[in-house]
Amino acid sequence: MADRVDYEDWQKLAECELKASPESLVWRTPEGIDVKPLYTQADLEGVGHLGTMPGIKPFLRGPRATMYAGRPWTIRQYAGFSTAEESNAFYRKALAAGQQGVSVAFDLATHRGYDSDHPRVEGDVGKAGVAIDSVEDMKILFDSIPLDAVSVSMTMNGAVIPILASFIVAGEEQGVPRAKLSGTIQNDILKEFMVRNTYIYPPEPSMRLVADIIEYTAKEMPKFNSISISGYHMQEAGATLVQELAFTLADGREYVRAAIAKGLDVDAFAGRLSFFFAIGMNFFMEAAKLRAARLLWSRIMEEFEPKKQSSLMLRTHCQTSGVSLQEQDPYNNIVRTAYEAMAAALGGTQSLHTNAFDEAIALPTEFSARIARNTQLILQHETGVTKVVDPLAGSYYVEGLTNALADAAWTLIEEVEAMGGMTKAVATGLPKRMIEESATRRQAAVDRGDEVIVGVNKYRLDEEDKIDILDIDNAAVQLSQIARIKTTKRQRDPKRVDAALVVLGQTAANGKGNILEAAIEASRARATVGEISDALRSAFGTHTAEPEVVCTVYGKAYDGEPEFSTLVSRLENFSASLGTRPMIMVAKLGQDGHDRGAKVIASAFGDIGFDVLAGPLFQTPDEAADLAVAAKVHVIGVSSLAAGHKTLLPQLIGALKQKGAENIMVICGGVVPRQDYEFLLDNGVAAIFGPGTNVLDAARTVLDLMEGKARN
Ligand code: 2CP
Repeated sequence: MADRVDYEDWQKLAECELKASPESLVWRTPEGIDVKPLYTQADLEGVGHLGTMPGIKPFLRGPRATMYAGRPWTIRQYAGFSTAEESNAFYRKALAAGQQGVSVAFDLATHRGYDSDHPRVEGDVGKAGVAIDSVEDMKILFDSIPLDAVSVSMTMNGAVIPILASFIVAGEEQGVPRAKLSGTIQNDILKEFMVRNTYIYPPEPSMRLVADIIEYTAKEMPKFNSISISGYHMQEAGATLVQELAFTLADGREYVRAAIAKGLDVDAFAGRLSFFFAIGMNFFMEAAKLRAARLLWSRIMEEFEPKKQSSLMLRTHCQTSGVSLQEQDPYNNIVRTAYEAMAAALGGTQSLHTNAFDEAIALPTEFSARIARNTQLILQHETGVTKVVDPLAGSYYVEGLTNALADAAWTLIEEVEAMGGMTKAVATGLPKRMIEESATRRQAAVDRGDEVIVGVNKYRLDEEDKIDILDIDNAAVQLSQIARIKTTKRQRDPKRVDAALVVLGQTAANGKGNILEAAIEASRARATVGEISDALRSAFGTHTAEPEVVCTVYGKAYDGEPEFSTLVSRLENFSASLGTRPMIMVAKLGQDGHDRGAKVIASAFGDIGFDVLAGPLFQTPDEAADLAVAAKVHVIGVSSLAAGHKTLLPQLIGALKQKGAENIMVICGGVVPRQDYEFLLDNGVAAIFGPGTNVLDAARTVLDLMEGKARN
């Protein structure tokens, strides 16, 4: 037997090695959790969850008794682009190559309930996902994919009703009754109001849509997961892991209440609620997060007194972190994704998407998609991680972290509860603000180099390799979609369509009946996604968010540092010569609602001393130009994350010219491939800031350009 050694003995030795107290090695994570250099049995004193078993409540060690030893997680890669034909071909190849489930990415026009022929969506059709206008597209999307054998996840929230309706009808027409359809619909609207922004209707009727879907699927589709309660987008938007955990579970609690308020028995639907988390680079913390999530969800669900054990069970999909991917030295992203995938597996996910290494730049190519898929196949077949259930159990560190995360998240969940639940908390804007503050703090930590990102703020290459990217001919996709909409409309019975849309509108307006059920009939009659969405718009109205900008968080991180103060005083001098502070409008164009980058830029530029106008989401180029002219801005900074830049930026510059405002400088940031820089610069964009740009560098460049312009 080994000699017993006390913690104090280690402490003395550590002090000797360090010439300082080991306390100095404590790492305070963004969550505010202090991670010590050593964990021992003493750290587990009083931890209540030790000794639980997988497959048995509270399910901390996993929802199934045998977990991956019995059946590994589902390899479910999120994909979709261009037309239904192209996406269908992509899915079929992926399934043949080892992928196990389908996960559909819809384009932003579809997300926001617009048909491809709508004037607001010119830059978005087929770009960041597949364009679906009616059940005709949906049938092509799943052609030769047996919907009774392959489970399908659909990431859809705004236009959730027409999309789920047309999926059900596509199944019917493929010969698969809805009771046999297996899969998941995201259907998580609360986080859309917080971070993802593909909402259409105001919060209250949106919550009714969620509840109607839960009701319908509980009765008619026993194999279908009615919702995917998602924290993923919160982490992507900058949330800490505690915020992601707490707000997601609090959202879940709200959905359960909404379904119960519809008169459903908790056991009738709880087993088909599912979750979705991001897995970032803090390896052990991410694995611990999934364990803590299961523990807390069962605690929340106990309140509703279910009779079935499965009603307490949290089952989740995970996706490796998009924001951890970098444009610089992009093959590093393969390594990042592999570590993240390992953390997801050790945390016990049920289904996983691994990002392709080029996703910080463009849509995945066939090559990058293959590596991403193989990352999981190698993990499942070669590493042995699937052989043992919850292999991190008993680790002093991981159990301690699981406990610390659960405690911190529970405190935040209780705060939300004290506000009256998540719908009310969302209405106050508090969770969104908290997430945006975390995002700004993190950006400052990266810009300052406090947080190292290899190839970005340390070990940067002198010259970057060129990589191939996938480019979608957006105009061609739109033309073919428009042609199919015309054919569909020619072939349908207009009376049947009108009648179905009237019933749908009435069901929505009078608060009775099930909206999904009414939409299925409209979809059968070949009403389009846009028409069904419009019927609901007429009944419910639409939601518009007021953009807010976080102040002082970025500047505070640079308190007293010359790099920052020099820039601030340069800007003050320039403002004096201009007679006013330079004003930048941070603009989002088209249906691209990913606004983390825009918000962080707005915060940082504001702290540096620019006047900042945060433009509303979903503007057309013409509307953005009007606003910029009216507000007399000097610069428009367009943040583009959904690949619409080659269409929308030239349109914006054209609109400014037309309004005699070509003196307004246009710059662009976001996911813009290097291959497109020349095109944008030739079209009048003054500067482009790709992913990984240091915000102070960007502000300095903008100031240089403005000073240069003022001199000429
Ligand atoms: C599982 N099973 C087992 C075992 N493990 N049976 C015996 N022994 C075991 N060890 C059974 C399950 O009970 C289930 O059957 C079946 O096998 C499938 O397992 P599952 O765990 O339910 O896996 P799944 O069908 O893949 O479902 C996983 C989820 C589901 C998480 C529950 O909701 C899902 O697939 N979500 C994916 C969401 C997604 O892809 N989202 C994309 C986000 P039964 O069903 O009969 O019980 S895109 C993100 C982008 C960024 C965006 O949103 O913008």
